[in-house]
Amino acid sequence: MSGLDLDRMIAQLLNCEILTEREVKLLCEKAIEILVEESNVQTVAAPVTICGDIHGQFYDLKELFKVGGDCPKVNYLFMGDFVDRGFYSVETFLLLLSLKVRYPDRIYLIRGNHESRQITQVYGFYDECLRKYGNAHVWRYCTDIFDYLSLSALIDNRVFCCTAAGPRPSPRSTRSGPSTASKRCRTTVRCATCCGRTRTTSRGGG
Ligand SMILES: [Mn+2]
Repeated sequence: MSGLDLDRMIAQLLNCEILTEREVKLLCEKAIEILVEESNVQTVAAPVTICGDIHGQFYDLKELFKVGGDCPKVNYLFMGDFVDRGFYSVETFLLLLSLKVRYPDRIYLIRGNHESRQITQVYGFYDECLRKYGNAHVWRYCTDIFDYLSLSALIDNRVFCCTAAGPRPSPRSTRSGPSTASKRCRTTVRCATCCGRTRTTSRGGG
């Protein structure tokens, strides 16, 4: 797969070791090929385990896989806010993205309000990328990926899922009218991590 050793990359990330800048670039290029084919309302089949904000808390993500089962044995839908606040946004997002590229039909990633160039410059992801790579290239690759993430999911044509605080319209799109995201998600509630919880919900059966 274009020189990408995804299994080795996933194993490395599971050890909380970052990828090289070049590996991140190649991974993101491959991810775009997959994500561009997905819909803003992505169709997902049950059973699937739905997870809330990880926010760079890598070891919570590992615990989540330990409790819920590993991907691809278990299907996952992650409801955004992968980055910011925690110390391991790089490892968290790259692990989830590697799993997405390796098992595209087993894991779905939806965009949260922290998957944004503006928010990540305030809440930690940008600074973390500078600290770990010495430049902003990886931040740029990842924030470019954010633009390709689905905004919502529809499970078995019955359960509609979107983040309560979806990506905000940028100043530019505000001038030209509300974005599609703000039309879909008008309500604004505090994210799970603000309350110190990570939501994990299992949905079984057909
Ligand atoms: Mn959040």
